[in-house]
Amino acid sequence: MFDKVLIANRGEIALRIHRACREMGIRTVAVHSTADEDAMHVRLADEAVCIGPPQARQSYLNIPAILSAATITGAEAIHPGYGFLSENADFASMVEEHGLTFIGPSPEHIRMMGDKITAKNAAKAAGLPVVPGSEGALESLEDARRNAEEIGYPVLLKATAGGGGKGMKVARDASEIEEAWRLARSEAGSAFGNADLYMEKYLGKPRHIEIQILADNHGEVVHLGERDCSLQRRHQKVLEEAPSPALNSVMRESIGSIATAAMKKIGYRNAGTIEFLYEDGKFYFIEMNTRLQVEHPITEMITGLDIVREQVRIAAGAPLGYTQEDVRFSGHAIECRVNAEHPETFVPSPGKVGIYHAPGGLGVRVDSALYTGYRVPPNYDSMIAKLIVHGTSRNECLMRLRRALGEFVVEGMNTTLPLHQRLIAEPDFVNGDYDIHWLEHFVHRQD
Ligand code: MV4
Repeated sequence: MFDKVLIANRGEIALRIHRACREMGIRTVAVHSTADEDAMHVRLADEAVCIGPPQARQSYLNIPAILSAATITGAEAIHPGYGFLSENADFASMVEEHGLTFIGPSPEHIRMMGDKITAKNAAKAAGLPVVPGSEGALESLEDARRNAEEIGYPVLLKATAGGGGKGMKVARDASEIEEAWRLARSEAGSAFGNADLYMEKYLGKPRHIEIQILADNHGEVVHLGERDCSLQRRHQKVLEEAPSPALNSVMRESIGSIATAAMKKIGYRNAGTIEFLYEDGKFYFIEMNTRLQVEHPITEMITGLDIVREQVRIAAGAPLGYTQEDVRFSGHAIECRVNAEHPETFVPSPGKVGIYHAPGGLGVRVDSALYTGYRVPPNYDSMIAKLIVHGTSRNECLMRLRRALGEFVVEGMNTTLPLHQRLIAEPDFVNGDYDIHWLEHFVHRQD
């Protein structure tokens, strides 16, 4: 096992990784920007190294500074968390070239899944169901037209280098294809420096369901069930739940074993998440995330597994030590992402934390790096806390979530806590009756 791990991240996830390491007897090195000198992860880590000014490009994305920090502190491994360098294949390979261990998948798997066409081809070859669409990248507008006729409208143009919904345009019929092609290409070009597009049949009312995978270096792969992440606004998840209200145990085991077999086939290692769209009882692979995800705690709550601990053990070469039959699912979990934003306009609201009181009690978990007097810097993502609640049933989980939200106090800034209060009172949500578009309609409704 490692003696010392460097955490190449900030905020709640840096703290989350520190906690797993501390419990494993591993010393931690925090890295931080000048804006994060007073951050919780810096205070708790065994050592801390300042790696640059506030702008992420010069600190949390500064590869030479992070590698130097690892070298001078004698860290043996680097955990990248989510965002920042977590899905940068070049960073993962530089970590390995420096004789350190990257706590995550191989650079080759990160690269494979980073390109959405390569990812889809690999997924299809490994037996995952995919959305009907073009064979690879489209050559021209004429090629797009031909493909759309063959697939059947409505179709969706997607960026090969994409993610986050950028460079994505729907064409409802032949009259819309030229405009969609032009807009998607220019958006993809400016967002990713790569204007290449591919095409898929557009699914109108799907749910977003993702499967958590763990794979060790000895060929063992397990799935930890699914998370329903359909409640999003502008491609930002707002609330996630596990299990999905839309699946039964037969469907769960079916897609879970297909996902597990696919990961064995491609030789995937460490933690990963396979994203599907789910519509009319069918799953369609869309993307794979080769990192620890923000919403991993809901899976931890229903399986009792510590996913960060598993990532560290796998990276150190340890076998999982259990098989799929040993993974037991228990109860229901929901995560609410609390952002420092106005709950109706979503305008960011960084500032100094006044009174801070986190809810507690049975089945309540708060992952946050906040404390009274902390100044939330304006330079980074606005998520300040995750409230994660577990119950033996979905109904118990909802009752407990309502109770916990009522206890949560964050003064000094606007937060999205009132949005969550409103959301969990909504009959459609209570009934589990929602798709990927439901939340956008809900937030724009004035009642
Ligand atoms: C789709 C889709 C409908 N049909 N693909 C959005 C981001 C990217 N990860 C994939 N996305 C979508 N792909 C087909 N063939 C609809 C979306 C989509 C979406 C997906 C998941 C969660 C929220 C979403 C919101 C809008 C569109």
